[in-house]
Amino acid sequence: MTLLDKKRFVPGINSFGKEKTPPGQVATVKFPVLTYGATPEIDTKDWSFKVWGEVEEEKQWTWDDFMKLPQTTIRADFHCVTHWSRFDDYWTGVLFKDLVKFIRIKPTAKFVMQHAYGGYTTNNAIDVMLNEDVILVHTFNGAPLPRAHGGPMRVFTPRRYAWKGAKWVNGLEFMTKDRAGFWEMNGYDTPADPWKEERYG
Ligand SMILES: Nc1nc2c(c(=O)[nH]1)N[C@H]1C(S)=C(S)[C@@H](COP(=O)(O)O)O[C@H]1N2
Ligand SMILES: [Mo]
Repeated sequence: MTLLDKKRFVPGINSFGKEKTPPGQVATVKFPVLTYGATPEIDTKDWSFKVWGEVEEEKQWTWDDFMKLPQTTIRADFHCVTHWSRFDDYWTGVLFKDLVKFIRIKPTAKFVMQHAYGGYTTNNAIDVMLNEDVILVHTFNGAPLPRAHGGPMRVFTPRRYAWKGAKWVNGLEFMTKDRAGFWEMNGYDTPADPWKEERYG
């Protein structure tokens, strides 16, 4: 990853053909931190990542193992439900669609719960997770993801409001039936599509 695009507010259409700015959103160059509760401090040597639930076998990765998975950099926009959006940042890590090639998911798996250090959870349909740009991120604009923003590893779902990606992620639970995550239990929407303004459920 080289060129960092200093020109933000790029007008027009995003990478999946939608108007870049969803309704009710305002562009910012700031990157506010939105965390409920304390910020966990996880060293990469202690970090581990698990998958369980509707899988043929549970699996666990260390940091070093995870870094050996296929790595991708995407350029994408970040939309917070509190009405701000950041445009054209570079996010590097492992795409969910690549990660699942290393997991034997049962056909009964229809939903995915993200789990994080500190206890945060958020739920998505597996089809949403399989969007080509859903990514487990460790590097932001070419530098290690800051701890306040979820370092060493977070999930980013560019086609959904930002609460749909767990900071400090440490596992994915594959589920037959949907279950509400942290904000979803507290009145936030489940699909959470910013272009449909699905803010509160
Ligand atoms: N573990 C964890 N992940 C989280 C949250 C949180 O409180 N804890 N907040 C969510 C919300 S509501 C938003 S808007 C984004 C904010 O990401 P940022 O702090 O990097 O802007 O992270 C999401 N992921
Ligand atoms: Mo949020």
